[in-house]
Amino acid sequence: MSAAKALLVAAAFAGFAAAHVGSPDVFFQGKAGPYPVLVSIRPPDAIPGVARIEVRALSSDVQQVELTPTPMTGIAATHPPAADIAERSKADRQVFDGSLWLMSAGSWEVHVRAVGAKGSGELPVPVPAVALKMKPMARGVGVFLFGMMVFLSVGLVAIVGAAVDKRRVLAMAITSGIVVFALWGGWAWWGQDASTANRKLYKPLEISATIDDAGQMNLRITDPGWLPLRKLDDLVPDHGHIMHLILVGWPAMDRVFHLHPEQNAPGYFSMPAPSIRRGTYRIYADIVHDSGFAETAVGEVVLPDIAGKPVSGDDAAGPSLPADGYRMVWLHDSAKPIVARQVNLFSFEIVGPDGRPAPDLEPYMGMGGHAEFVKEDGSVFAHVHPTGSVSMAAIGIASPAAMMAMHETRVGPVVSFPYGLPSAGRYRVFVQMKRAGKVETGSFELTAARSL
Ligand SMILES: [Cu+2]
Repeated sequence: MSAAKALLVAAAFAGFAAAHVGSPDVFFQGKAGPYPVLVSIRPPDAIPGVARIEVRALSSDVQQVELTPTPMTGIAATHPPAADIAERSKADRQVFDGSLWLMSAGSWEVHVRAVGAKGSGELPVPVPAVALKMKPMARGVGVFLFGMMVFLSVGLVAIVGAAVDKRRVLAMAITSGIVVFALWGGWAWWGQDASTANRKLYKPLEISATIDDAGQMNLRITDPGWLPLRKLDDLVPDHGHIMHLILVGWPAMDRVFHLHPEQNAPGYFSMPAPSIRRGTYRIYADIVHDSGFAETAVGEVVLPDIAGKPVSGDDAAGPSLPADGYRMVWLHDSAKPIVARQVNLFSFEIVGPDGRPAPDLEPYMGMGGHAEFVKEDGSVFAHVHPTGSVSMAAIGIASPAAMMAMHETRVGPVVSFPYGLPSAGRYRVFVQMKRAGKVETGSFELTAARSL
């Protein structure tokens, strides 16, 4: 490997990861005291790095927004730095933009403080930050640095040669030796650094599924090797379940299951298999560690026809709507394109046989609804709630009071999910809402246009 190539290897880390797959931006809807706000956080290119934050006030009486990042736990969590004041947009007076440095990977929290006529209030937004990929050095920079290195090395030898009268050749030879040794040391150090960085890169957990003779679906999570810190015996329940298992019929994305297996031992889960039509299914399993770090384990399974139990309780299979004269409707303006990486409120309602929105929606696992966005090429999976893309368990660890305030007791008739599709292309969104004691699933196709 040449020195130039070594120079072209990673210079910096990139990324964030929430739970989800391929969906790094954080969207969060909640109340900063008396003010409803919609917060979008865009990942930095590197850690340490700058996160871009947009706070949209959903009422017109917010005058100022302040932003403060802290680690979610530990001593630093209680010693916040001075707040940054977000800049109020001239084009839209309800939008406030800011940027914050995040100094290390881990579970972060951005405190959004809104100030206005009704006093002030704060909303903590959990932000899990990890290294997602290594950023290769730009070729031009590498070539330039390699040129500089050659120039400086030759220059140093030449300077020594010019400065010494006697034994000029010997002095130049010794200097050359020192330069070569220093370069070799630098190259070895760089290679070591790059391989350490590579080991720190986030690698999602893997999950496999098998069906045994007793009709039990057994799931196993394995760690492909990431940080030695990652454990599987530290999971905490989210919406009352230790795992939210989503199976998506693949590649047609025509079927979805939202299931909740039990944990038998760290990494081992099982449940009675529901009735399933044979085929290939993508597996996405959402879990949360007790640090508040949420992850999605990913896998794929080919299943036979299974005559299992009908889904019940919090479990859902779909699409189940339209049925009995009820259908789920996506409320959107088809003239207004959906643009990648821009936050949208995806709004749905269930319409009854009389053509009116059903007035009897119920909370489903504490929320107005659950939505799973899946991209057709498999590169994106995001499990989103009316509060946004952040896991409720993470919110609970950041602020138990904030989590309690977010549990919905009255629902509908419209349920909205704040989310931005991470890239242009075709997606499917599966939406689960509960009505008359039954979880209903709707399925919708979306297309995101390239962002400008
Ligand atoms: Cu959910």
